[in-house]
Amino acid sequence: MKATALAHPNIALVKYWGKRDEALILPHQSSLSLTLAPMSVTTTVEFGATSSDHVEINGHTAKGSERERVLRVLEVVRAEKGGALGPARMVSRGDFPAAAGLASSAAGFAALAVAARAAAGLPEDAKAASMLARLGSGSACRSVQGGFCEWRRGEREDGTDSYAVQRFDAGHWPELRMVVAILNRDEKEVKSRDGMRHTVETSPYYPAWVKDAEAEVPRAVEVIQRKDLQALGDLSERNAWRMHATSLAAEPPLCYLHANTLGLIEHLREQRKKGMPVWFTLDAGPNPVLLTDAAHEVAAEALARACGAVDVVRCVPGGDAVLKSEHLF
Ligand code: 2P0
Repeated sequence: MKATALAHPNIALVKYWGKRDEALILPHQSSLSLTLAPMSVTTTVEFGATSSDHVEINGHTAKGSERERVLRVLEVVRAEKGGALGPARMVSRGDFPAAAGLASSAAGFAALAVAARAAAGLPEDAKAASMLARLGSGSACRSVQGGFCEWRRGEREDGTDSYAVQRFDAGHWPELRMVVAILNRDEKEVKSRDGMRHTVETSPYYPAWVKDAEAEVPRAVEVIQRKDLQALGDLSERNAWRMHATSLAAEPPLCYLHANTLGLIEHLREQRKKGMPVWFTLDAGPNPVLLTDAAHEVAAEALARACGAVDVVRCVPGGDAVLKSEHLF
């Protein structure tokens, strides 16, 4: 009744931005991401050993919506086993650098989904774990497997066809590098969950975003297949710009970019004109993630620091979420 899993975060190259179902976390469009090592979250789940549910994340007892999201995932597992598992104890720990700039929720819910299913005695099943992780946080469904994962939006109202599938494993393109440039450490003013809802509700550009992003996924798969860094870089940049454009068009506008974000992007473009293979993507925040290859990751870090990055995290393609024999309690 006890199991532990480790999962990595992911960075979207074709972003998820907007839900068609808030409760089931079903997206309006498909998305595609790369799982990132070395950062990870490890989670242990045990059913039936405590008198009430206990949720601990990075040394703190979880409360409010953070606790509710974890309990929701555990509840689905309990229901699948006919409700006979009893209360759960869950302990989770991330090894993210304090300012990694990447949300740990994707890795956290992926690790939780894999550990909870195993603790309940359910078989290892990437599709089922991906759907379970999705109920905690949408992007988490893409962290159950490594390499490049596509979250297919699905069509059904119950969400049973909305999960991530691995298109290429971590070994497909080992020279690829993602360099996270931390320009600003402050917590963002508008969380992704609220920002995407506001964009869906008020941006006149939103339907165009949905149509375009959906069409970009097969193109991304095709350029990843042939390991075309320039084509993937161009695609990642235009997808990031379009996500931010649809948010900027919301009422009131939603601007995640800071002055130094644009400064870095301008400098990156100059370096690219001089022949450096470097592109960027940008999530719902001011910190760009640079896309380059192993031969240029040191130069990409130097570029980020020259533009004011207070921290830089160099990442490589990461593997699948895995079960561990060592538990956190
Ligand atoms: C992504 N983001 O595809 C996009 C790009 C941020 C920008 O997924 O509400 O934490 O829990 O489903 O997954 C961040 O949103 O949101 C996100 P919920 P999530 O990675």
